[in-house]
This record gives sequence, structure tokens and C-alpha cells, in this order.
Amino acid sequence: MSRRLALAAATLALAACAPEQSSVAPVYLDNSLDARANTVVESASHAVVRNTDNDGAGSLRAAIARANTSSAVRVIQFVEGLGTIRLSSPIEYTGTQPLEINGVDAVIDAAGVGANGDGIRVTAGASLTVTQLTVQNSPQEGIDISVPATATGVVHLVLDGVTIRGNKGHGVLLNDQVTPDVGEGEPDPRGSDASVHVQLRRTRFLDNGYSVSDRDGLRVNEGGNGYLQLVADDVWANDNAADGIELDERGNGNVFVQVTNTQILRNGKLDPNDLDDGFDIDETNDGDIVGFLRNVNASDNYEEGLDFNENHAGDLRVDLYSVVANNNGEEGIDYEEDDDFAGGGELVSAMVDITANGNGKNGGDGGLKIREKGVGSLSVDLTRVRADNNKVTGVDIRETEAGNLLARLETVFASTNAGRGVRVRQESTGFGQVSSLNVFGTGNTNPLIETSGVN
Ligand SMILES: [Ca+2]
Ligand SMILES: [Ca+2]
Ligand SMILES: [Ca+2]
Ligand SMILES: [Ca+2]
Repeated sequence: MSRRLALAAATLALAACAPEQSSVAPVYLDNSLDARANTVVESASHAVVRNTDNDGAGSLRAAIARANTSSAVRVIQFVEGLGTIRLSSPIEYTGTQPLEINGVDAVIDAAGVGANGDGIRVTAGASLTVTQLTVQNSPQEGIDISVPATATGVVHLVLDGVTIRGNKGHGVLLNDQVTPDVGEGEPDPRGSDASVHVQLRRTRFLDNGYSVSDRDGLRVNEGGNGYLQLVADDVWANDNAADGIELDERGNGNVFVQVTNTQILRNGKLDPNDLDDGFDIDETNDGDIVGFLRNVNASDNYEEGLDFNENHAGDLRVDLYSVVANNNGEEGIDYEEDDDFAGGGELVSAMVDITANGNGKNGGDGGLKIREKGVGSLSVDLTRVRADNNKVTGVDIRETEAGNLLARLETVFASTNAGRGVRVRQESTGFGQVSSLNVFGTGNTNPLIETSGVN
């Protein structure tokens, strides 16, 4: 028996014992396990989940009920080695105090909660931390957090060591918008005054959203005043029905992103009339999109790999380091400033060590597309970029309407693309300057380099 199994077995034995029998604990218990055992004592601040029952004493439902009725309860602590809790009706956390759920590798299976139920539902916009837990097979969202219209401050969602799998709605939905689902046209900017801050570590969003169109692995909706922040490290968002990750920020406020060591693969295939992306950011009304991605793979998604849209007033300023975006249906990487709704602002980005190969079988403008529209300028610095075998142009950089274009392309490879290798266009009245155009490639259908309006 491995040490891990031995520890799990020891803890199972502990969990099976009544508290007064704990003095006969096996002699091989070490201090760390003693310390862990101490944390599973029910207290004013800790509610303990001791079994996999749907309800009753020691159940998850009973623990949440305690948190709902006592704001002193801040932690839902599972005992080790529980296995799978099969819910037969929804569970709602209605409290307002921040709550931490430590699952210790347990599984919540919500297949049986009924058609309108979620895995975990948070109705009063409380901040939530979930560690070492799987939430799967919900008919709706895996985790669904609603931010009330009166909320202020920051609503935090922290997921660490969490797997969100096979839920029919969004894997995780954090919603601070009055009308999150709207069709074409300018979106409703209303929401609470609160900001939303999502922090992910070692977390997986897999196979979610296979019901109606537009259900994502992770969806974060922010409206009204406040910002939207995503800090993610070691995340997988793979095989979800719509976007792997979608951030939708409306009203006043920025989007901040910091995504590292993350894979976003094969998302967006459910709706043939509206295929979806790996990682989609939509920012409207006042505010910027700011941040960086490092060591991210956004490949094999059915529409775009990265689809970042900044609309109305505000800038798009997201840098990329070591990003791969291959074999996506449209663009591998698509930056658009003021594409849908003009309002001014700049597009500024440094992109280093980028690969965008084999994209565009369903259309689009480039393996790597960078487009600034409306009033505002474009400044982009590309270093060590490869864009080969795209069904469209390899690298497409375009500035339109009022504004200047500044570009530097240092060591860019672009071969055997169905369009041009690299295209740089300044189509407005501003100046256009390419400070370096160090581009290599062969076998493109159209010229390797095509520029207009720049010198
Ligand atoms: Ca808000
Ligand atoms: Ca905004
Ligand atoms: Ca803008
Ligand atoms: Ca412009």
C-alpha cells in the first residue's frame, strides 16, 4: 500500500470512529495527520462534511444549512477520502459571509438535482473559495454565483485544485449583469457597483455546456460599475461546448487578465451556427483590457483561439509571451479594438515567442490578427513569431479611421499561408511606420510581405 493510500485508509478509519474512540488511533499517525484530524472538528466557524449522504447529519447540505443560518461559519471542511456525493436536490448557499469549501478531493455529482438545479449555487453574491473538489454533471451550472444588484466592494471567487466537468450549463458562472444573455446590438451595461475577482490555480474546466448554445467552461459577467479581474495559473479549459473561458465586462470598469501555464483546447463545437472560441474577452462601455498571457496554448478551438474585443472608450493592452494558437477554425489570435462599437482608445501590445499555425479553415483574416478601428492608434511589437500554413494571411496588422500605426516585426516567419505571409496596413489619415520588418518565409499564395500606408 502506498503511503498516500495508507494515509487515506487511516483517515477513513478515523472518520468511521466516534470521537470518543479517537484515542485508539493507529500508532503510525504522524503529526501532520494529527493536525489534519484536528481541523475536522465541528466548531462555530467550521462545518464538517462527514458522509456522502444527500442530506441529514454530517452531509454537505447540512453544512451549507449551518452556514446559511450562522454567519460565523466560514469553512465547510470535508473529511478525507469521502468519494462522491450524489445530490438529489439543489444546494444553495444564501449567506453573505465569505465561505471556503475544502473538498479534500471529494466529488459532488449533481446529475440528480432536477432540471433547473446547479451543483453549488450562491445566491447572495458571497465570496467563495473552493479547494480540492470536483463538481460534475449538473443539469445547469456546476457552480453558479449571482451578484445582487445592491452589491458593492469586490466579489472574490477562488478555485484551487478544482475540477469542473460535464455540467450541462456553464461549468462556472459568476454573474453581475442584469441581462447577461442578449442577442446582437449594444449590450445592457447594468449590473451592481461591485467588482469581480476570479483567481484560479490547478483548476480544470472540461466538457461543460452541452445543452443550449453559448454555455462556457468559465463565464464571468461583470456589469455596472466595477472591474473584472482574472488571475489564472495552471488551468485547463478543454472540450467545452462554447468558449473555454469567456470574460464579459460592461458598464464602467476595466478587464485585468493574468493567465499563465494554461491550456485552452478544442472548445466551441456545439452550435454550428455560432461556433465558439478558446478564450474570449468582450469589454464594452468605458474601460480597458489590460494584462498579459504567458505560456498559454489556445489551439484546436472551433472559432478563434484568443478573441479579445475592446469596445467604446478604452484601450486594448494585453501582452503575450510564449503563446501557441494553432489549428483554430478562424484566427488563432484576434485582437480587435473598437470593432463592434467605436469610442476611441489605443491598441498596444508586445508579442514574443508566438506560434499561430494552421488556422482559418472556416475564415477570418489572419493566423495572427491585430486590428485597431475608430479613433485611436495601433502600436505592436512582434518578436520571434511564426505563422505558417494558415488558410488566410499569416500575420495581419491593420489600422483604420483616425490614428497612427507603429509596428516592429523582428524575426517573423510566415510560410505557406493561403493569403499573404505578412500584411501591414495603415488605412487612416495618421502616419504609419514600420521600424523593422525582419520577415522570412516561402510558399505563400500571395506575396510574403505586403504593406500599405507605412514607411
Ligand atoms: Ca459591477
Ligand atoms: Ca467597461
Ligand atoms: Ca476602445
Ligand atoms: Ca484608428
